[in-house]
Amino acid sequence: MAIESTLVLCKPDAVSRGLVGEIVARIERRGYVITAMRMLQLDGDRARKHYGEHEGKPFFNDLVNFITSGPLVALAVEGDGAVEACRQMIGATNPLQAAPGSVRADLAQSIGRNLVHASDSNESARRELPIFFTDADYMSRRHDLERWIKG
Ligand code: 3AN
Repeated sequence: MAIESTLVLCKPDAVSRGLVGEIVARIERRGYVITAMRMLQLDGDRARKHYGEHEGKPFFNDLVNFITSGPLVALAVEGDGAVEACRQMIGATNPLQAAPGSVRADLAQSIGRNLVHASDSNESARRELPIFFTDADYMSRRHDLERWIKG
């Protein structure tokens, strides 16, 4: 595996339900490092850009309305195989099909209110991270990462 960076969003339902700390804690406990983090409310343009691949689908408008409905917390997460690990930690899109122990299985019930987003590939991460962060937002955590990799 290679060191990767990925985008994780604690969506507005995670913020309003007070579950941001729980989600961040799971990522940190697994040994992945947070290299950028900010709370913001997305406007429609940025939301449509982020979810561009879903444009035209029946749930697209609901998705954009929901993701813009309140503040979210965006995280850049770095580590060995971070893309796959974060997908594993959040679980399948439908919480009822998500693996036990994942965020969605443990904490969510509905596909439209599934608490978290994580980039589904390195290509998606490279497209999505700049929607939320500029280069200046990233803090180097190379030291923490090396310590974690060495064990
Ligand atoms: P994931 O977030 O697991 O990568 P995507 O990228 O397929 O899932 O979908 C993005 C978001 O769109 C989901 N997190 C979910 O909130 C919403 N969504 C996906 N499929 C549906 C659906 N069939 N009905 C309602 N909302 C959906």
